[in-house]
Amino acid sequence: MKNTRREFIATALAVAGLPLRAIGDDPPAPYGPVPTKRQLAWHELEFYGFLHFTVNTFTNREWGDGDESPAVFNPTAFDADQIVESARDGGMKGLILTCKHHDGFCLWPSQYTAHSVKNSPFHRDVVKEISDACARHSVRFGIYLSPWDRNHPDYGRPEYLIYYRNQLRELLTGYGPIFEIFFDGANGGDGYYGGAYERREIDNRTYYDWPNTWQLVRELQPETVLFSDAGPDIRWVGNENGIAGETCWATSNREDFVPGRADVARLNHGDRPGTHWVPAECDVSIRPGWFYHKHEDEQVKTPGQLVDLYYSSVGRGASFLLNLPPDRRGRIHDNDVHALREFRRIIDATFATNLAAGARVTASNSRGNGRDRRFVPGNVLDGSRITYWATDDGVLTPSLTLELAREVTFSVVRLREYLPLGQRVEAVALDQWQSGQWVEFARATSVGNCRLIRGPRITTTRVRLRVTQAPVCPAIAEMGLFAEPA
Ligand code: FUL
Repeated sequence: MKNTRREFIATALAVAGLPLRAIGDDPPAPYGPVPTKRQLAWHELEFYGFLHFTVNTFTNREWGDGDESPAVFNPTAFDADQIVESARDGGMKGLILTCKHHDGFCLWPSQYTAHSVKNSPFHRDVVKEISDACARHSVRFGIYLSPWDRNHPDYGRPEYLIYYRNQLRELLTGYGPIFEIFFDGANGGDGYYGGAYERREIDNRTYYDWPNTWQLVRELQPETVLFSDAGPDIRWVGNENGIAGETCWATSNREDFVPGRADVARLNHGDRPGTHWVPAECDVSIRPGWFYHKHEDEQVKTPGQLVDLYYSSVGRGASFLLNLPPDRRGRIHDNDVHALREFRRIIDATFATNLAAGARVTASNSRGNGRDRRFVPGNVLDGSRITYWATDDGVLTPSLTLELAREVTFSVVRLREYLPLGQRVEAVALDQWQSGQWVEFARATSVGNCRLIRGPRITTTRVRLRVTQAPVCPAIAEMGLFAEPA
């Protein structure tokens, strides 16, 4: 009875993102920076979408100049449900809408500018329609509000920050819960042209006064995660190809970074051990451009390419932010819908069955000699992210063996660390049992939220995980075996 209660409390604390030490037991001490509660919730999303939609959709451009007439924005068959259902059917857990891109045109009737949908022939509030459709279909809603604004006359002056924050306030108070805000670092370099083609220079390091903008969001919506080159919650991965570093730490020396001044190599890999938990987000478009262009209809990424991107983002501990640009009708084009749906079918077929289920799990060491059920090897099978296997302090290179219930054929191994205790493992190796002995078949580095090790099909009765490098004892939440459809 007592034990059950302890486990219940431990689970509740873990869900709340609190260290289990609070109940006076002996879990491993956290190592390095650890995620906040809002970051832990974000880690579970893994895959979500971007919607790039503005005047550019109608002018056939990627970056508007800011002097476009609102009259050009006129979708002929706008359908928020079709957009959101396409995303949801593709497995996206959230959608981030470009409420305002660099051209300054607002997809909602902001009271602070005339440059919006309210002066377009369309008139409707796109932000409202998309956020309502997200709520209807249980998809989280997020926003992109470009700091760089080529339309606003005050851009480059301190007054612009008041405008920018007023707009943020409108979006954060009028459209329900916002799961993420994407703060884009782009501003065309240190010198650039506004809508009237006059030169307006800013210094990225000082102009935006980001800490106070972030603080505004914290006050209005404390659960929102904030993305930029410098976090504070989520960092850019350093490219727009959807590819995290083969080694990708969830940690970074955040204070070294400023939004808009990206050290792309460091962003791609993170910093170890790092001063803060700032995991990477991999943004990439399903088409060559971020906005819809008819001439790219035949250049939609194939399902196979999307699957590869899943492995190079989610499979390296980052998240996968895939852009689906609505077309001039205001709908997701059939080609994009089909590619996304087939991608989803492959991912679902792969991960629906964990072939390790029912295995007998043993370890070279388990914390407290296996007396504490919270740390036993078998915990890696439940995939819950709230129980885990840990070893005694000082046991840095243990192994874990799965004796499978029967011979299985797999091609993907999924590992997860128990994130509330920080990113602990630095390298692992995997062995299969072959002709009466262990044979190594893969090596990997960072694990974090998720490491997918994808290789040729292996048929065996036993698989062994070896932690080969770690500064502290590991805390592994999951080890799963899966097979990609043939
Ligand atoms: C970049 C922007 O300049 C692109 O237009 C796009 O919005 C991409 C997601 O971020 O910095």
